[in-house]
Amino acid sequence: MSSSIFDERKQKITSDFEALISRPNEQLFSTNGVYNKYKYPVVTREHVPLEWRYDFDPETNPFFMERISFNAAFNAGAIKLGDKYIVIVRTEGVDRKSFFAVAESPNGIDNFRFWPRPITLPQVPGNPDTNVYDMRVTKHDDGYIYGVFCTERKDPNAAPGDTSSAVAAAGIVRTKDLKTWERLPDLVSHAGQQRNVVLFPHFIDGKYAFYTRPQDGFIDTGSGGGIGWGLCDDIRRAEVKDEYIMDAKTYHTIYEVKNGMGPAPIKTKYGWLNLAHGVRNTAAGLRYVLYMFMSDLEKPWIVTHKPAGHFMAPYGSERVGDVSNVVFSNGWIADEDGKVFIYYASSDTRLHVATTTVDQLVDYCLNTPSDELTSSASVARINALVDKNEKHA
Ligand code: M1P
Repeated sequence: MSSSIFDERKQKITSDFEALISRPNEQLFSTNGVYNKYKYPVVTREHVPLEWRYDFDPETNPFFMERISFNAAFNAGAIKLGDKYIVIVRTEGVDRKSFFAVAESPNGIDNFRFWPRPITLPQVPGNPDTNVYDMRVTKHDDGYIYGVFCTERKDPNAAPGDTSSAVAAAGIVRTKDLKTWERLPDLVSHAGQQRNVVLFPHFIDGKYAFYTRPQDGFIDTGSGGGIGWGLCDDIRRAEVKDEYIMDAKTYHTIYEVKNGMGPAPIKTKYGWLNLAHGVRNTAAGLRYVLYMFMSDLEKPWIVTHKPAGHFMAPYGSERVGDVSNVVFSNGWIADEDGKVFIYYASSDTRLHVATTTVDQLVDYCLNTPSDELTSSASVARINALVDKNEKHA
């Protein structure tokens, strides 16, 4: 009896899994003309390999039950290696622990399949991570591929009975093949906790450069916040002594409460393309959206162009999930032909792709009006466009 349950369930689950992995994605029409979204998410908790979830021994698992279950697969770093589009996915078990797992696709938009095992992350001696997430991947001038991620640990100064207070810091690993990882000491900074830290791909005056996001508390940025920029002499003992806030949180914008850098920036002849997330508060809770800005080619910490408002927001089914009303991105891939794959997650639940080109993103950054911070300025901006269009009527 139980053996037939085992066989039937195993067969159905295996064939459903293969159908999901090999399902072609479908590009959706773009009304904004800036990027195209796709019909299906590219990685979900259903993409987690069956070997991580089920015991395949009928003796010990006669009902072919899941033994280890997964809650979400979302915020992913991204890189192209050879002809493979690779995402390093924040994979979260039902035990709430996130870890990193590599999935690859032949075309960047579908057929993402996880590698056989998750990444075994080396630990900082004497200071193990409780939870890790949101790896940003940077191919650096020094020849290594770096992963910078948030490492979360219980606050050692939490009051007795406080089982929630935590401390966020930037963990650093490096690799050459995404298989063997070397753990380096966590980034030392002097402006509070850190999340959303990203390594810049080039040396600046012979130093490593980080985008940072100083914050007073684990959730609240408090008097900190904004996207920071800091230099460090030695990545093997990374320390940022001074952080310059290059993009501050600002009243009545989509990054009023906090913001943070997304993936490492993309270089263009006009400047660096930067993708970031902004957070504002609403009666229904926090709303996370993506925005873009361009920074100076020689001085990447100087913002030169910044379109008003969000570049991407959670719409439709993207609005609902474990943490609703969130889009978040920490990975994109720019192909040599100028095509760009933006990997974004919705509502801390699943990973999507949007495709565009460097030319479109440059056009968006250079030609979208900036936020002049008042309603009347917004109306003036619309009237200027209508005036222009009347000449072409
Ligand atoms: O839940 C939304 C996001 O919250 C955090 O981002 P931030 O530090 O900017 O608030 C991160 O935990 C991120 O993983 C998460 O998607």
